[in-house]
Amino acid sequence: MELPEICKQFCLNGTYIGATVLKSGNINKTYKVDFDVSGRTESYIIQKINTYVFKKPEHIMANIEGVTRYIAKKLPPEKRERGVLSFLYTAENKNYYVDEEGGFWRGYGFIPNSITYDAYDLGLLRAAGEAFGEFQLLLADYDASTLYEIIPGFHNTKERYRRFEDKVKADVCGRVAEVREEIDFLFKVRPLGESLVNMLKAGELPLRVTHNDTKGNNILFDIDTNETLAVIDLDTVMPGLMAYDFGDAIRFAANTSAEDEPDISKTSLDLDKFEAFAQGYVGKIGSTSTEKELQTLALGALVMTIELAVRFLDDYIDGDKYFKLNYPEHNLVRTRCQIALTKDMLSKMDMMNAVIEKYI
Ligand code: ADP
Ligand code: GN1
Ligand code: MG
Repeated sequence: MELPEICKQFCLNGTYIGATVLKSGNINKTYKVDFDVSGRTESYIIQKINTYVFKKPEHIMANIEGVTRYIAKKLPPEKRERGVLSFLYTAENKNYYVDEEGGFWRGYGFIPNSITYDAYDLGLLRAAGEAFGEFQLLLADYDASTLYEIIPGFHNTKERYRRFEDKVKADVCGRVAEVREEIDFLFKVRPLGESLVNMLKAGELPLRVTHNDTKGNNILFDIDTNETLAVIDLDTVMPGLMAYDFGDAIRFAANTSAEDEPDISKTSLDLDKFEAFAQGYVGKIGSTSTEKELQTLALGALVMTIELAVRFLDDYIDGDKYFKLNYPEHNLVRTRCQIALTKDMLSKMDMMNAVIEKYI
């Protein structure tokens, strides 16, 4: 179904002007659509959910509906319009629409005057740390038992390694021989990669309601002032560890290169960026965290980077079914970049831990 037809299902006022594709996400297909309403332009986000990744999209919608209402209630009135995602509804009052081919669509109000960043400076990082910390605080007393587990075992690295082993054995595309070195490295660091899950299983770390996808481009900033507005991309909000949210944000935003940089000599962990994010994040939630949780934040950055290397390589070996690609070798390039970052983090763990100590 064409985009203007999809928009009609969400009962939008005015005349359809046009749409642009927003490319920053690796999973869903996202459009910004513009409508002329009596000479004014109103914008919306329309997304086609990736149903290979999200097998039960209705569950995501229920989760996000609950979480966004809960956050909206807690925000001061002046922050409500731009501080949280708001859904579009169909005539049947549903927050999604399934087209005749089974395509699953949803819409949000476009948060006005907002921007997302793929590269961060220190000021933005500190602010992002505070925003993700604040997000966790807002949901600290949310009833986790009402949340569907959207992707079972999403950050369960033991499960991820087990599935990765199967994929390597199956070698369905005949790509394993070419990536032996990467596979060997990832199995060498398996105990580290699985460490957080082991601690969780041993009862050493508490589960919280976490975002689980704290990539830099999942925060909206004010386009003029760079004030943080809203944490978005709530598809994976479910119970998780604090170290997952801290770690994934660092993995993405404290890398000196993009997460898919082909020239890995440009890839490393920027300790100043690590510190800026840690200052914002720990400053916000340090007092509500256990000592052990804080001690695992730097480890979280390492674990999330290993996890992503495993996930990108798993997808490459499996024939690129999960992540969107810009070119055929994209998943392999992403893997090599995450491995390079892992190696650099390994050499800086003491310094990373010392930074966290400073803010506890
Ligand atoms: P994905 O799951 O594919 O990452 P996102 O939900 O993160 O998709 O959306 C992709 C991009 O679209 C975001 O990085 C952001 O730039 C933009 N975006 C999404 N929702 C909104 C919104 N409500 N207002 C403004 N921009 C948005
Ligand atoms: C995906 O949707 P997006 O682009 O924000 C992925 C994350 C990865 C990230 C790597 C549901 O995030 O887990 O860390 O790509 N989301 C899902 O870029 O798998
Ligand atoms: Mg996103």
